[in-house]
Amino acid sequence: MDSTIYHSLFTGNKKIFALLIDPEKLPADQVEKTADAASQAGVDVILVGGSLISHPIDDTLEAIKRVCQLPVVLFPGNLLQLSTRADGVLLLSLISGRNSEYLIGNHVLASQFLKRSGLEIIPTGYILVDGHALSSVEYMSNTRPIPSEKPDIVVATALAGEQLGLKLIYLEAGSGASERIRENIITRVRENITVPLIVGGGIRTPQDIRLLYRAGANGVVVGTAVEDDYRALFSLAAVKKEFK
Ligand code: 1GP
Repeated sequence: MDSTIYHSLFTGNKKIFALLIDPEKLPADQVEKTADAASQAGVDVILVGGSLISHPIDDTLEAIKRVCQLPVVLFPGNLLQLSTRADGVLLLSLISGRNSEYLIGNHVLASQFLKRSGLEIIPTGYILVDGHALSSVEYMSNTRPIPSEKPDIVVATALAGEQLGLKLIYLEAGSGASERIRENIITRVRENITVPLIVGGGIRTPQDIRLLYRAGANGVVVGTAVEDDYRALFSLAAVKKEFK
């Protein structure tokens, strides 16, 4: 039987909820409380990463592991955010952009480390869609997001990602986006690809999540809404129960 994180998350067409912990934004003393709440709230996976992190990611990973058994998957903004203390890694290729370092360059640098790491590698097509604010991803990667009024380009990009063999598509509006990914984009992408689809950036309320699941997202990624108050996790992660 396949016991990978990927398999456990995406088999059976269920909806999943991913909590993003950005070590730069969540104070160290809140990490354990948040991870503990994540276990109790029914979170499926914890992602760890961010666009710019100035202190060791290992401290955050250890704090999470002290209090919860959930799979912990790296969401690396750069090579400094790789660690063997996680369980897996979203190997992000920023396929909406045309910056070769984020498409393949960093992957070449990381490949031998990843081979030896024991981390489960989840090859992910990362697609930045305009969230109507300059996002950290856009600035740090020096790539342009796809305009949200151009769903055809988003669809074609996701499809190309799947055709290249990527196992997951992640539609990103940018952390703290003023506009999350629109439902019509989710529906169009979902109709055109067969691999799982997750969505993040600017998701704040249970109703946001409900609409995204309904539109066809397999999973949502939430960070900022939980940084303000980890107790929000309980109502946000509960929405997936409506889709069983
Ligand atoms: C960012 O998609 C994630 O990469 C989460 O975004 O912080 O807006 O929830 P938020």
